Amino acid sequence: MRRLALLITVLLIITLTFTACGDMLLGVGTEDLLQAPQLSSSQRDVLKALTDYLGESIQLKYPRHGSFLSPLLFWDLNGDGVEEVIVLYTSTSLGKNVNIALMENEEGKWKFTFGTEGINTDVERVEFTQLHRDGSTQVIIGYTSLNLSDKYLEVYNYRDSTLQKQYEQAYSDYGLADFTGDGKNDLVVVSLNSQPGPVQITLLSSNGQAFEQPVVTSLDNRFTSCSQFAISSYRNGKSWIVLDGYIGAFLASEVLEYNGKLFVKYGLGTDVNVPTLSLRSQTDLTIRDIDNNGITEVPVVTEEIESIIDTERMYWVSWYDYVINQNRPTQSGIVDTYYGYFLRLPDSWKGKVSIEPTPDVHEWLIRDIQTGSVLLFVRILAQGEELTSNRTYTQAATIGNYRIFLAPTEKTTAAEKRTLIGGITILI
Ligand SMILES: [Ca+2]
Ligand SMILES: [Ca+2]
Repeated sequence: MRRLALLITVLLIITLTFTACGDMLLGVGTEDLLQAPQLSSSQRDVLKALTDYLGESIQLKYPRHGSFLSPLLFWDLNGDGVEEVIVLYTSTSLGKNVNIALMENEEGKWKFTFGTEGINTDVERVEFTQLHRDGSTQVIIGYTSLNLSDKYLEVYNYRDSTLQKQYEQAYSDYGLADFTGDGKNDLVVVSLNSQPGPVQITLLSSNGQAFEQPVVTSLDNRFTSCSQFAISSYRNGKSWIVLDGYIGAFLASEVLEYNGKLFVKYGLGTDVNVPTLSLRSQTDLTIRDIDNNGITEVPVVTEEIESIIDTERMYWVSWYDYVINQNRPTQSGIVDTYYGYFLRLPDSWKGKVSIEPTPDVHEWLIRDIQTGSVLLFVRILAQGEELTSNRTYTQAATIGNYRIFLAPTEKTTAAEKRTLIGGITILI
């Protein structure tokens, strides 16, 4: 009966959170929502041990983002091969803030060994990592409010069946990578956007057992906020930061490299200024790993395609990772901001093709400027709209209610056809 009550509680919480905040959909994912009520037997055992210890029922708190989306976090914190569990929850007697309970398994029985109160009502994200070289494990819990407006992280160190707070900071985003090259992760924190003054990037690294004094880097003071943040790591172990932020109403990117002491802007001392080069009005055009190789690219809008009748709709765009390929974009092509997609064009077409409308309002084409030959027709239709054409169109992408069809002509090579058909990235 108690188990049933627990299951119903879990279900109710999921339903409540689900309806209270649409964002939860992104955080939990359909699979978790479907699976959550069917707790595994070890999850049920942990929950029963916790509620028995507390003497009251609890409401589980699901992390809203990140790779750990369960309120029961199984992890071997002390490295003995047996998982411990951190439970994120609230209860009537404990008030509104999230509480964390550390549960350890002793001879097959779950035991409450440590509990503490978090500093807000919800959990934004949880990470497990090793920041020190002594083999200890750290848990980073980012607390937030229901609407995700305030974010504050705490780094807990597991020791002797407790979680000790080692560091805390307000953040808009954070990430982990080994910048200093000692084989352990460093923590990089982006300051809260509401903080006065320039956007700041804090690097927290360890001397082995304890944290060094955090190293703070201020962004170009034109940035008023950070809206996207990514860490790229190359196979030689080098990591760098790529971010988007607002400069007035425009979006711009920045690339920061670690120089052995602190983060410096990519291109410092040269005429390459990434925020200036990437300044753009197209706010759907954010940094992204355009070719899915784990390294984030910055979009650079070259110019508007003025031959298309709708103004401020289509642009020539090149995506650069800067650090690996300094002068050569990873991909180049066309962004259609009306429908929200990027169409990669073969590299050999760069600067040699023009875009033209056709008499059909749903269609446009690409022409080789030198020979005058048409290379590609692009047609966009709503779902259910019939494709009536004597050209051989292939459906290359679906964006919401629209489908994008491409018809490369006989003037394109087989390799160019493959690039085109597989070259659409949905941006929205
Ligand atoms: Ca363990
Ligand atoms: Ca990439």
